[in-house]
Amino acid sequence: MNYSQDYKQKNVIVLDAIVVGAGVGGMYMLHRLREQGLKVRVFDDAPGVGGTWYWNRYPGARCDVASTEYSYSFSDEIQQEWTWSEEFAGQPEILRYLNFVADKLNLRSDISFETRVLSAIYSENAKSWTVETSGGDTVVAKYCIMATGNLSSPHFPDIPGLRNFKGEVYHSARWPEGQTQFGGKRVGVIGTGSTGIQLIQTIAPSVGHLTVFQRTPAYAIPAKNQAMTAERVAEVKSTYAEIRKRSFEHYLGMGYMTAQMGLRHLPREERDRHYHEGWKKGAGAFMGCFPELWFNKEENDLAAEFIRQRIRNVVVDKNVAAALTPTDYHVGTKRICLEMGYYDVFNQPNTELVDLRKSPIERITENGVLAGEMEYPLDILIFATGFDAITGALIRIDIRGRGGKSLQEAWKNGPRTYLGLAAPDFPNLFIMNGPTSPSPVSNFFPAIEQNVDWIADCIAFLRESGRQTIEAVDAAQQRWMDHVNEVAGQTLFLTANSWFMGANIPGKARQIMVYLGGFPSYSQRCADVARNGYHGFALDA
Ligand code: NA7
Repeated sequence: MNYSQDYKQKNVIVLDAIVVGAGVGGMYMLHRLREQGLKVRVFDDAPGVGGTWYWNRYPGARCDVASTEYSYSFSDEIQQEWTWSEEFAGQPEILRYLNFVADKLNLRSDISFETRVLSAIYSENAKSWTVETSGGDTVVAKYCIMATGNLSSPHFPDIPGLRNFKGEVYHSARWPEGQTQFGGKRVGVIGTGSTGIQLIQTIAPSVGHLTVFQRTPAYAIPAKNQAMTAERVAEVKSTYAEIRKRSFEHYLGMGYMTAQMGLRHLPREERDRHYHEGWKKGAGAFMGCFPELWFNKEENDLAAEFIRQRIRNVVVDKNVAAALTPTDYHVGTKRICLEMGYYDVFNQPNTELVDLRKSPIERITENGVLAGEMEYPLDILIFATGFDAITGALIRIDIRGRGGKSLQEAWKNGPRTYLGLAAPDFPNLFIMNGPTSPSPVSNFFPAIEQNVDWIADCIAFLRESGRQTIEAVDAAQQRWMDHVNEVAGQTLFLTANSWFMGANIPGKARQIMVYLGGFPSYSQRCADVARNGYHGFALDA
């Protein structure tokens, strides 16, 4: 049917593809689809590109993956023209980089900013998706790609009394532009994940008094961030081909990590030496022993105890050190945090740690936070409380597939997908790095590029072969979910209250939402599926 003719009369915009989200994934998706000659529009709530990196502009925001690999590999021109200034780039530099890429590829002309996608409804007759936006647009397209991000829907816990607080309130993932004045002020931070740690270590020197409200202590290891020297930049630029190859072949997509598998077969002294040397060199070297630690409790216990001892070595007050020391979950089963002076902050006289396990927050008052019958007076209260991760941004959109079936309803007992990319009853809906992809435990850039390339190639195949739709088949989804669960069952992940498990959001179904079998084996599986005529998908002529 010629639906574009029909829609013209109703003032509807007709395209080939809609992309939701102008972050790292949406930007590259737009580029790939435009290269194929498709009419594409990207929608994003933010005023600029960057997704999570647009919004997460809190003081000290920094990537926990090395810049030379946390970047696009698809264009040699881009990687040669761009120069990273630090091994682990800060948010302003990453956002500048993403804007540089947007300029270079002239992406903005096909992006509608400050425009939220409210709904995406599938028409079985037209075999197309209709999207309604906050800007009042109705857009119809054959393909709808959700590049909504894994860490893009902020979690703002429902603590009674927040409205009464007379001071300033911030959430790390919705930080306003410009400088926040902390000088001499009493600042409270709720949350001690990666974000809380970065924020705390950054603002501690300038605040008057800092109160850290901690529910679960983190395992934080030294980032050992460094400036990139001219020699290092030259070395990186001349070896990018190898760097990228290594990262695509690495279990976590992070080729810079020193491989140190098989630790458990080494004598105890050698394992200790590995941990000591890794600690001195920083994240890349220390974390080389993952994922072995995920799968082996004995090795995990050893690494965890090593980190605990380092915390005790730094933090002078024994009670504070004990409160900061994680004891009830395995290292790496919540995403490991990188620190740059975090534990030293607790030796500063102006810093106070409130252990919420002993003194839970009762409510927020006009003046501050009431926890364990003590009121902590504050001028500024910061929520570093994370995200409704992986599914949050998708579920906020009213997505309805075949027969009006809602994605929200389909996932009410936990998300189910085929390869993290698609779900039955939602034809031509592609979910980028969706639930059960390996992305959240991996380097997002290669994971995103792999997904974008797979989706772009799939759309090219559909068009070339005259297929109207592609749709995941129930049985294939079930097999994939069984595999995801089987692999997770061999690890220690299921025991932790992590965002990988949906456990950080009250009421969210508890389920592993990430594939732990490694990025290369996942990529291989996706490639095999495509090579075998999109095995596990139904193709409609
Ligand atoms: P995380 O890792 O989810 O950390 C959120 C922190 O906030 C964590 O310490 C939580 O404690 C704490 N939290 C959440 N809700 C509450 C309430 N209601 N009361 C007290 N404390 C609370 O998010 P981040 O933003 O730090 O990092 C997300 C990812 O970004 C990270 O994994 C990296 O990949 C980059 P909990 O542990 O749940 O007890």
